[in-house]
Amino acid sequence: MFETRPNRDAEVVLAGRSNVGKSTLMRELTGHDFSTGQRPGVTRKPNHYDWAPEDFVITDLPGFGFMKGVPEEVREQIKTDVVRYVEANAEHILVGVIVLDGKSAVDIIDRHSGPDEIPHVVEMYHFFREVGIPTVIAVNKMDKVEDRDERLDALCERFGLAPPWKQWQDTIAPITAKRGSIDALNEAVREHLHEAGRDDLFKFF
Ligand SMILES: Nc1nc2c(ncn2[C@@H]2O[C@H](COP(=O)(O)OP(=O)(O)O)[C@@H](O)[C@H]2O)c(=O)[nH]1
Ligand SMILES: [Mg+2]
Repeated sequence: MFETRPNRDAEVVLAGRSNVGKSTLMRELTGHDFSTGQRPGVTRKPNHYDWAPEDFVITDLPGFGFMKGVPEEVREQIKTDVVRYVEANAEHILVGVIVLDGKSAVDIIDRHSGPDEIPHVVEMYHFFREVGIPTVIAVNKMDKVEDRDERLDALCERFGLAPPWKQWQDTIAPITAKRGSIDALNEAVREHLHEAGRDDLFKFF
């Protein structure tokens, strides 16, 4: 899963379970459609979209977590590969974007939380932070969420961020990728790029 990475100095990665809208978001960001003929779990390699002149690449990592018809070992392998990829490229990754389905994320997280169980997506968020990558949680499919503020506050709590969510606008970004409403994500990513001294990459977000 490493051999396809273009050799670029700066990178932004998207990670998340399958079906949360990563490919849709990727299309909004790049103008390129990666989704053709791809069923969840079939894509086990990252999708890269890169710009040589700017030495920049956006990477859509394979979806992890439950996928219909994909065996447990394969899912574990995908998760391990994603972790290895992020570790190996951490020094290039300026921002990590964890994409969630705003409608179902709280329920899924709660279902997988227990005395010795951390939900994959929460684990992934903490892992990104541990390796020093500024991370944005893109809460997608907000068009399907009615109790917006309550839902976003609940999500904050699940990630260990004290509500209200509005004080975490560089971390929590509610979006509707399908309709191209991704301003909150662009703003959050820009803030991290700015902190990294990379205002030159603002044109991509
Ligand atoms: N309602 C709604 N559906 C979305 C949104 N973004 C993506 N989807 C749908 O969610 C499904 C999965 O999207 P996809 O981009 O393939 O997810 P991926 O598996 O994470 O790459 C598709 O049917 C999309 O049309 C959104 O903002 N709102
Ligand atoms: Mg996809």
